[in-house]
Amino acid sequence: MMFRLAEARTLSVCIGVVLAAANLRAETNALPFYDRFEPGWSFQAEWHAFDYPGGGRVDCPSDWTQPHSDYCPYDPSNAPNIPAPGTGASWTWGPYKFETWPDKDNGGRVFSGQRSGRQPIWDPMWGAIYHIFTPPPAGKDLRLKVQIWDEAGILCDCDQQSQPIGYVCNCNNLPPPNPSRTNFDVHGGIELGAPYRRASYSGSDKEFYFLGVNTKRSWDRYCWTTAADGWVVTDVPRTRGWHEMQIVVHPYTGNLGDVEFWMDGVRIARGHRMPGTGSGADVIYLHLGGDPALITESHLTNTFEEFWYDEVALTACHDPRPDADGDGDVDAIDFAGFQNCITPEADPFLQSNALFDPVNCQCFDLDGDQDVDSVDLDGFVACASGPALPADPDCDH
Ligand SMILES: [Ca+2]
Ligand SMILES: [Ca+2]
Ligand SMILES: [Ca+2]
Ligand SMILES: [Ca+2]
Repeated sequence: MMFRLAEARTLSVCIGVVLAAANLRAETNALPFYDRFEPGWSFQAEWHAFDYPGGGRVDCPSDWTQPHSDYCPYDPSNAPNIPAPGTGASWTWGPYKFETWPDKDNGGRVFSGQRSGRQPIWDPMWGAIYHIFTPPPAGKDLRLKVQIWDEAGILCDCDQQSQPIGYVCNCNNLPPPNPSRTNFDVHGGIELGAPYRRASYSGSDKEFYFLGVNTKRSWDRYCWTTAADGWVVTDVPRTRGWHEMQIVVHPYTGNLGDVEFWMDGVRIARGHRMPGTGSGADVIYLHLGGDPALITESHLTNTFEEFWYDEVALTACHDPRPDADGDGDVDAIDFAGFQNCITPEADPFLQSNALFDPVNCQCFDLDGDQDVDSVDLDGFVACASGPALPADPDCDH
C-alpha cells in the first residue's frame, strides 16, 4: 500500500504541475471541476459574470479591453447565447458582483472557518457567477454538490402589499420604517443550466435545474425548478447556516426522477429533464447565485441578505458512484480502483489537493472534498453489494 501511495503521490504532483500551468492559459471546462474559494482563487480563471452587454456601467464596459472593475468581467459569450429581452430588463444591469471572503485567520469575519464565495445582494445587484463545463459522457450522472450558507435573516415578506389577506408577519427584525419598502427579494442558490433558459424561449433544448431561495415563490421554504416542471416550493424550511445542496442529473429517460434535488443528505425532490434532440438537453453552465434568466421580474433585491458558497464539486460518475466500472455492482474490482485512489485527508484551507487525482478518482471522493479518505471508505463499504449483485443507487448519499 505504501508503495502504491508513493507512486500515486508522484503521479498526482506531476498532474498538478501540468494543470497549474494550463490554468494560466485557459479555464477548465472538463469534468470534474472543484472550487474551494481558498487563496489562489481567481475569478477570471474559471468563472464568468452576468453583465450583458456591459450594462452600460462605466466600471464594466462592454469593450473588455477598456479599464474595468475586477469584479465585473464582461463575457462576450453572453451576447450570442443569452440575448437580453430589452435594455430595460433587470438582468441587463443585474448580477455581476461576487467575491471571496476571508476567515478569521485571514483577518475577516468567520462564516465557514475558511474562505468561501460570497454573493452580495443589494440594490440592484443580485450577485451571480457561472462556470462553463463540457457535459459528461453518455451513461454517467452529472452531480453538483455545493455548501451554501443561507443567512435566513428575513423569513417573511415585509412588503405588505403582496401579503395574502390575513397573513401576519413579524418584521421586527428589520430596520425602520416598517413595513418595508416594496421590491424586497432574496435570490440565491445553485443551478445547472443550458444557454437558453429564459421564459420566452420554448425550444426542446431549453433547460435548467435550480435549488435554493426565490422569495418570489416563498420566503421561508427552499424552492426548486426545472424547465419541464416549473417552480416548486418544498416543505423544507429555510434555516440559518451551512447546507449541503446537490443536484443529480441522470441519463435521460423522460421520466420523473431524471433530476434529483438533495439537501443535507436527504432527497427533497425529483424532477424531469427536457428531451433536447432525444437524449436529453445538455446543461453546460454551473451557476452560483441568482439567475436573471429564471427570475425575470424586475424587482430589486433590497434585503442586503447574503449567501456564501463553498466546496463546489461537479463530477461525472456511474450510479452509484463507487460502481467504477459501471456494471451495476460494487465489488472487489471496484474496490481495487478505490485503493489506487486513497489519499490522506485533504486540507480544506488549500484550494486544491495535489495528492488527489481528480480525473481518475472523482467517483470515490463521495463527500466531494478532494480526497479519498476514511470517510469515503465508509461510503464505499455502505455501497458494497458483491459481484453481479445490483447496488443500491442511493447508497452513496
Ligand atoms: Ca473554502
Ligand atoms: Ca462495478
Ligand atoms: Ca476528507
Ligand atoms: Ca473525500
